[in-house]
Amino acid sequence: MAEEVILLDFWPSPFGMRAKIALREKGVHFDLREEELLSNKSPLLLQMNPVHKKIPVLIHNGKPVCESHIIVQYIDETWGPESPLLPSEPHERARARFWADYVDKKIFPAGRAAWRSTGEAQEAAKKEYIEGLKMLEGELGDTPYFGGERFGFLDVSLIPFYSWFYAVETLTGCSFEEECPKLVGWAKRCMQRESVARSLPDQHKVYDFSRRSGRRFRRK
Ligand SMILES: N[C@@H](CCC(=O)N[C@@H](CS)C(=O)NCC(=O)O)C(=O)O
Repeated sequence: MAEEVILLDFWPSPFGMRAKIALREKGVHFDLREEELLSNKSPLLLQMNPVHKKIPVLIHNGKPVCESHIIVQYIDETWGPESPLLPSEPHERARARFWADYVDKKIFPAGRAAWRSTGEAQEAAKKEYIEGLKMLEGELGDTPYFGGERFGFLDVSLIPFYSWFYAVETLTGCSFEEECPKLVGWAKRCMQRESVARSLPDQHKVYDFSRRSGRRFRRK
């Protein structure tokens, strides 16, 4: 029986990008369904993620999996064992999960605050975002990927935020190339992978989206 794999998504979402990258890394064919998240969530989304009502949701043969890191782990456990995303060694695996959690707790909120706010709040958010990225740059060290020689779980977790760099730089007035050149080098390396290049939207399109949708927050 053919497998049915559906991904409920919203194109600028870094969380949705994680799921798309992982599916493409594993060569899984999937039906990508774009949600009208801001105005009209679909009955399927509400049915499949009744708790959070958020994308991404992976629906595999009718069964939902929610929360992007859980989705990426599910994909890793379900398909392509010959190209794992999570390391097999338990401590390395714990480390990858720790830093992926750091991305959600530190990078995402600081980045969002940076493009949604103005004035002092924006300055503080920008500082926090850059600090967080520098911390991750230290973790990367001199290896090509966070997974060492291999592209892995933490790379999948963080790389979607690269599509937001231009928006954050333009709206806050900073340069990530100057602040964390090694991390930008890593991002460019990741962009050479087909899975990543196909899953990240154009940075200018993200900037337009952030300007339009951030306006209502910046007015407050
Ligand atoms: N922790 C979740 C976050 C997902 C999330 O925040 N999704 C946003 C889009 S970026 C969403 O669906 N928002 C709809 C809403 O808040 O109603 C994950 O990792 O999947």
